[in-house]
Amino acid sequence: MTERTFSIIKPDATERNLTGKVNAVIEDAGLRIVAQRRIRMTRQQAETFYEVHKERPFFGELVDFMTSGPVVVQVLEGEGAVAKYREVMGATNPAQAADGTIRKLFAKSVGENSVHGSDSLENAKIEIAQFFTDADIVG
Ligand code: FUP
Repeated sequence: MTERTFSIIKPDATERNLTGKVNAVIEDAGLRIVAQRRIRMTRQQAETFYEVHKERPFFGELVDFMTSGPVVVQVLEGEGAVAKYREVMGATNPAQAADGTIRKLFAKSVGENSVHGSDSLENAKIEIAQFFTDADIVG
């Protein structure tokens, strides 16, 4: 089934000018970037986005990091896009990420791990709607 998933290229990657390299891995995997915008996230946006993690000990650091520099928010489209992008991203901890994955190639640590991708179709819809309207997405 053709799906859409939500992606963020995080500040550690934009800081090292890796946007194009990350996008190349995404496109080589057969996913299409159907919406994309470079933004500086506000604290409010980051806190809303990571609401599910708000009781976790790393929440403060996570919000600090996500607002520390530019990010690129994206909508990716393709066959089974949610699971496929999780595969392309690799494990949360880059030390455990498989060869050829974005996190294996580029991530610095479990916190500064270069990309976000939705973990379910349901969350993908919620996350996409936080940053894009239907008119922003051109499939
Ligand atoms: P993932 O879905 O792979 O991005 O991972 P999680 O949803 O478990 O975590 C979301 C973000 O929280 C990670 F990308 C980075 C941050 N995090 C930490 O900083 N420390 C941790 O121990 C776990 C997650």
